[in-house]
Amino acid sequence: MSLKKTVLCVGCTVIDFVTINASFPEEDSDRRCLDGYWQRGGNASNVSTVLQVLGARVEFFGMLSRADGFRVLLEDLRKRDIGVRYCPQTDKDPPFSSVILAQDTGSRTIVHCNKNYPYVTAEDFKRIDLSAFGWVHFEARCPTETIKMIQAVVDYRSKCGDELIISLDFETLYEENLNLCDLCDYVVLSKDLALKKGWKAAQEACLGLERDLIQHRPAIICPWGSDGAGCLDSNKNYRDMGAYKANKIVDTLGAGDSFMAGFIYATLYRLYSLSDAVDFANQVASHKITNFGYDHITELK
Ligand SMILES: *[C@@H]1O[C@H](CO)[C@@H](O)[C@H](O)[C@H]1NC(C)=O
Ligand SMILES: *[C@@H]1O[C@H](CO)[C@@H](O)[C@H](O)[C@H]1NC(C)=O
Ligand SMILES: CC(=O)N[C@H]1CO[C@H](CO)[C@@H](O)[C@@H]1O
Repeated sequence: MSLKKTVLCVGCTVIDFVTINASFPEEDSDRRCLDGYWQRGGNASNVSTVLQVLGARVEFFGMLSRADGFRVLLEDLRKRDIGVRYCPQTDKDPPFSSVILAQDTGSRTIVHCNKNYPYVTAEDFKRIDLSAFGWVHFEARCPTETIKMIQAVVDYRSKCGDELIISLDFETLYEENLNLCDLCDYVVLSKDLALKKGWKAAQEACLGLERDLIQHRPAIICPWGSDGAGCLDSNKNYRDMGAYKANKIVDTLGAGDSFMAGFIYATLYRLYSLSDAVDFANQVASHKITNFGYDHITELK
């Protein structure tokens, strides 16, 4: 029973170089920053971290690099007890992101450098023993491979009758990734992507995505920044869940990933209903931004 609570997070892990500054630098200038650090990033990688901080058991599945620079990431995963035993490896240099945080405006400017780093394939995914897991979480990317991975989970589930929940983090490329949603139990649609579709509120976004689906299976969740989040269950009941007000805003990087992890944790470990799990996710996201990194989220346990 307890074994089945392990979460498998499928996606990317990258290096983030973060510099913190009072204001955004002028182009073509040469300046010093107030502070800076580098750390493990990537959406699924961050979701793994927050899940682990909340007390969940987690396994990460993504492409690892044999490059020297990647060792700190491996070390961090190991230290945090996030399993990587099914991950394939490449000799290619890992992807990285350069992040500039400007303190006066609170803006976060991110440049991703990916250099055609390979993504995990459905072939790699076949090596995973799914019987160890209670939940599989995917990033919506590389749809031709990801749909095969999700289908493999669906097939496993119907063959073995195991309870195995599937969630999707849907943040980019709406048309390309849309058909991944039909196979999932939970889809978290980002506000950014909803806005790109012209949807102006969480409810409009949930209903809009639901209308575009063919089988109408998943529950749809849409976080809407300081307004909290909306959720639409599979019987098409919609609810708005208000935000928690953060007592201070220190670092908003990874707030979306914290929301995602909070939702998974509340559903799998606390057996909360959809709206209660979304409420808990709001709480985790608003607590996340009161400090740097994720370790302070343990205070919510
Ligand atoms: C960072 O902030 C410091 C202190 O306000 C300022 O002197 C410096 O020019 C800033 N650097 C950048 C890169 O914006
Ligand atoms: C992942 O978390 C790190 C650490 O907080 C953060 O710098 C980064 O921006 C996050 N990445 C994503 C994609 O959310
Ligand atoms: C692939 C993907 O979903 N990437 C997202 C990771 O998280 C950042 C910040 O929330 C998004 O901007 C990306 O689109």
